[in-house]
Amino acid sequence: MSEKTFSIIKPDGVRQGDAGKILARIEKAGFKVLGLRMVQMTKRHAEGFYAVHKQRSFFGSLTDFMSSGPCIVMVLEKDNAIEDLRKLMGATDPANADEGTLRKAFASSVEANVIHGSDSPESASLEIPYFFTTLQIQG
Ligand code: FUP
Repeated sequence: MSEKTFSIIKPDGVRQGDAGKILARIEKAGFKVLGLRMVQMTKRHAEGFYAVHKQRSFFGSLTDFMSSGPCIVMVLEKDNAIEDLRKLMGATDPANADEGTLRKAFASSVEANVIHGSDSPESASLEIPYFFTTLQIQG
């Protein structure tokens, strides 16, 4: 069944000049882009986005990193989009990511791991409206 997910090409991906390559891989994997824009999050915006990790030791560093430069935020659609994007991304730590995944190809550390993808329908339904209004999503 067709499903929507939310994704971010993180500041490292944009800084490295890999955003186009990452997007090409996403499109080649069959995802339809329903919404896309570049945004630089404030520290507070990043803290809101990662609020579930507020108690974790890496929260301060992660939110500094996520607000350190522009990101590309996207709404993507395909059958089984949430699980399929997570597979394409690979493990959170690129050292553990399988060959053929985006994190294996482009990420440099567990923090600078180039891409975010919603981990459940509940997360997608919170994350999409955090960045996109209904009018900014095609279809
Ligand atoms: P993922 O869903 O794969 O993005 O991973 P998590 O939701 O577990 O973690 C969210 C983000 O926190 C990761 F993308 C990177 C960051 N993180 C760290 O910086 N250090 C850690 O030890 C774990 C996660």
